[in-house]
Amino acid sequence: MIKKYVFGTPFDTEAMVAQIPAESDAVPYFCTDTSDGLRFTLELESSDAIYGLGESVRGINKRGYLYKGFCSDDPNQTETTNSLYGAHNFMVIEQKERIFGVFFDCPSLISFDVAFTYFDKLIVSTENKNINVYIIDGSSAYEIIREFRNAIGMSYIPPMWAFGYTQSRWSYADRDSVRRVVKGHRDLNIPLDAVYLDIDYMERFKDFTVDSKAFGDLEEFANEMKEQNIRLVPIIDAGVKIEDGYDVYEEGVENGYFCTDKDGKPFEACVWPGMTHFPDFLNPDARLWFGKKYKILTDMGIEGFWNDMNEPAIFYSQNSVDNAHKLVKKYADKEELTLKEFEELKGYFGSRQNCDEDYSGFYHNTPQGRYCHKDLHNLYGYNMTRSAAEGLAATEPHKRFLLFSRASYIGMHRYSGIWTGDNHSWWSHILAELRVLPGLNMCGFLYVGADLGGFGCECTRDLLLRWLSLGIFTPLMRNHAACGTRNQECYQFENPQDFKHIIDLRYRLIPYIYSEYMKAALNGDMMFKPLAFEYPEDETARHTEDQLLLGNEVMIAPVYTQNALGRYVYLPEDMTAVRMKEGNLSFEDMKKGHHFVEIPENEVVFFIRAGKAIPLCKSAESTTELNKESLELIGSGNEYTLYADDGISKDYTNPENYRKLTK
Ligand code: MIG
Repeated sequence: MIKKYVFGTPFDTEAMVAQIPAESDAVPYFCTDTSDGLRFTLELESSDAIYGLGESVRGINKRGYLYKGFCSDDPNQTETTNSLYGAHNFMVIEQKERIFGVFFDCPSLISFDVAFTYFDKLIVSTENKNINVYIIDGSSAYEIIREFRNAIGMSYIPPMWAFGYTQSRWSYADRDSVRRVVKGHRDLNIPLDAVYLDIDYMERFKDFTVDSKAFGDLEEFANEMKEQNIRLVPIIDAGVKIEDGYDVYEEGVENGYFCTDKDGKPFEACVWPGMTHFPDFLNPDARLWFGKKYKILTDMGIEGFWNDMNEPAIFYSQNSVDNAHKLVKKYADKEELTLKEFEELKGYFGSRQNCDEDYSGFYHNTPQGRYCHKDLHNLYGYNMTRSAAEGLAATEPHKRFLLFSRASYIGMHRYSGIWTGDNHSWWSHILAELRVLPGLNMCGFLYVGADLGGFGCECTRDLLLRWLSLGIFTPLMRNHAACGTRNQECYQFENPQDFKHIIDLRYRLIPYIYSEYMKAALNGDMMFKPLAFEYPEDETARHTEDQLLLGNEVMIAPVYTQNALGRYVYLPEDMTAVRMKEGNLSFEDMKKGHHFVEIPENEVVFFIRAGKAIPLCKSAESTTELNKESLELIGSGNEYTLYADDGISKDYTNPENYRKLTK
């Protein structure tokens, strides 16, 4: 049962697709204080658990920290980071006497003090007094999540090829660099389905342009790649370069499609292209206009995109430049600076990126009125990506495109996936990826993945092997690295066959991973589940935060520490351990309980639950060449219901997509 409680006159975020009537009584369970912003307090017992909050740091159970729902461009994803790129304000709260879900539909900053200030309280607060709150009662976490997911609408479904292994780097500078990457994989028979083009493929970072010196005729090159079953996936940034003669800029200005400053002039800020304007994605006309621009690239044979810098990220605004100038002038004639004056200068220059002042200094022209960006901040990346999805659907309604975004809000899950942004080549970020998956799924984000091998810093061979051993299970499987870091394509390391074997296992699992993805999308279920949800009576399972269930059959328990011989694994029931060693599979039945499982870094072990079976196909160099018809079942069970379709069109509800496989 989902109930809606309205505070003030909220902006309709369109996170929900269900029409839910407003209740007239108070929000249950919470104590509500409306005197100074909004504040919701819930008393907690020490055994209560809180799940959700999508893209956030720390545990699967979110207790013991302060999180902020505010889309943030912050490459320092550490334990103490309060907000990441997405704002996903949905939680499931499991208390002794009840379990319920709560969604705070708040488009601006919201904070979640989850037993942080007080051990026995959850305190949710906003400055914004105009929000909707939804309470979902049910008998289990799954039931509540299904009800919530139904209300927010079906998750995005990518094309089948987007389940292949993909390689990225900031940036592959030209055609030859991309060719080398493809050859590097093909020469060693390491499967690969796509290569990403980062910002340098553009002409001076202008959206929907191609640097023809480096990439020639992109259509020709895209075709050359497709002959090798490789797709090119270009990046699109939010800011549009201010440059006379650049059509996107000129059309945007002419039609009033850009966000405006307080005086109604297009807001100016610096990002990669230099000074830019931000398309006003909350204006439906502007949204469709920008979205249709993707056709420029799809006409060249492009079938996928990643949307970046859409929090939006701002290096500095014209306003900051003006103020900086004033400040410099103020001190220019002084012989010496006092420490305080020096700190003022340093503080000013150092605090311009993504600053509050800038987010308060521009406006959106929406059908619901003119709004300050700060009040709708969390909706910007969501609507940029919605723009792309709507534009692509307008030109090719029956075709699936790969699309994922950096910033997001619940609602965007209907249009695309996400990647979790700028992580690091740190061992702790393998575990961070594992832990973020269930929360993302709860909030509707199924097509998800982290930069495998880590974005920032230097990746090592052992780190990449271990990270890929988790990455083979995530729908988005992309190796990506920042400029200036060491090359981290698999073929750059010693004994690349070890990488090949791990990625081959991914391709063998694709029929299963795709089938479980589609079931989760179509039924509003999670693909990655905490053990706590499946075995709520088992105290050990409830406290296991470094293993996950994948679909209904599999449990994963990757190694996430350096120099490990293997790891301790908790089996909440009898399971079959599946071991991949040098490309060969072996099986071992194991009993419920704790085990130390040896897992050398070039091997992968995962588990199949008792009485269950999963399909495997043979590996291939790309999803196009995968023979998904000849499947073998592994595990102690005798049957599996497979979902399969053409992977391109959108006929998801055809009953013929389901097939019972038996041994
Ligand atoms: O300011 O396009 O998260 O994946 O490689 C950095 C360059 C901009 C941030 C993205 C990252 C991408 C990078 N971008």
